[in-house]
Amino acid sequence: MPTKIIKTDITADSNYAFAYVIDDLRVIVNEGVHVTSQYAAALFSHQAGSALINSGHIRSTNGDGVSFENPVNAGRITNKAGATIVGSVNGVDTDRAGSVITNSGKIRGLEQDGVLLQDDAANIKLKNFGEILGHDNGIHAFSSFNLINAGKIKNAGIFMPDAQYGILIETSDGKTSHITNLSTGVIRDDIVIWGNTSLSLYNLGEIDGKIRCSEGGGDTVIINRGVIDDWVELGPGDDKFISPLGLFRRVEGFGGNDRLVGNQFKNLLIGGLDRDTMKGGDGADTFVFQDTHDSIAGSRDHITDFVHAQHDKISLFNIDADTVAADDQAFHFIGKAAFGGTAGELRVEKHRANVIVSGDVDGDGVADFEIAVHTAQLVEGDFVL
Ligand SMILES: [Ca+2]
Ligand SMILES: [Ca+2]
Ligand SMILES: [Ca+2]
Ligand SMILES: [Ca+2]
Repeated sequence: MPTKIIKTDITADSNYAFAYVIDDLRVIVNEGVHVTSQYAAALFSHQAGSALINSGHIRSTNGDGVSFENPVNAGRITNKAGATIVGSVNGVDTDRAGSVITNSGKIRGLEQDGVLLQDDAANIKLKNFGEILGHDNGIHAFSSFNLINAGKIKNAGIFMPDAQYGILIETSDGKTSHITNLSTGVIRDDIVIWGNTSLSLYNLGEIDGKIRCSEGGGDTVIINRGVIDDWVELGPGDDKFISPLGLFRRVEGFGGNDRLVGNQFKNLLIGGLDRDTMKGGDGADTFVFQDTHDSIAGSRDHITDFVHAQHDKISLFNIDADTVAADDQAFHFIGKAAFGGTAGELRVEKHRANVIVSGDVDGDGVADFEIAVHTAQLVEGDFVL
């Protein structure tokens, strides 16, 4: 395969360091030297199977570090340990569907993103063992991708009015992006989804920020065995969040029939709208209901493992128990007694293996919400009223 091997420094002040199209050039190997140019320091042959193997230092002074263009043919970028790709705008910018980017060195985008995947860059495989650093986003994707991360993916971490995240997925392709964050993997700042797309995330490492899919339309699946050091907000889809090990601060399902599973630690689980199933595991868990519409007759949420002795709680604190009176009132627990037609009454009733919790917020004697709780009995102290 036609290969260009670079063995001496290249400085091209007003042009590209590599020819834009060399029809027979497929592979560029930078053997450890400095390549500096004003625009993208490496633009590729449009031939199928083109590749850049970088062991040196590629830097653009007025553009992207490596711009990997032409969506027709997949290619390969390998940035070896100790090597750097630095762009004054983005580190790596590609629209080559099906390409493979393997980074063991450093990729940096000084003004915008570490790695920018344009909207034709479907099914990109990204393997990161090094560091990807963007000013705005570590990775910014306009199409779905498959990421395995054992290194660091970060943004500049400076507060800006515009969106800045560890990973921003901003696509409407309806497909699923897959992220596997291995035990050495660190993603700093939020993972955010916008648009009609889904996320499948397996976390063994550290995510130092929120996971926010609340503006995305797809079904999210998150398995967490590592650390998520902030809130998890799932989207309008039917989502699954399972954390058999590891830490997370709280998880909120939003709309859709969600399944939320905690672990041996103290967990905060919020199903949101529609028919959700929540399991806290051991530890003092809190199941939060924010609105009477979160769990209604005929479409009740299920709490499958409420244990009084573990100090589990059902929090109704955010629901106004009396919509007749002004301001926000707390519920009045009436045990197994029937509703008496007074707004704010909260009652419990055993039904097979469950206790059905119901509340009347408008005083018409009819339940305005119902929750099914798998437990022998519930007492007033089990609620945050
Ligand atoms: Ca949901
Ligand atoms: Ca829900
Ligand atoms: Ca728990
Ligand atoms: Ca619900």
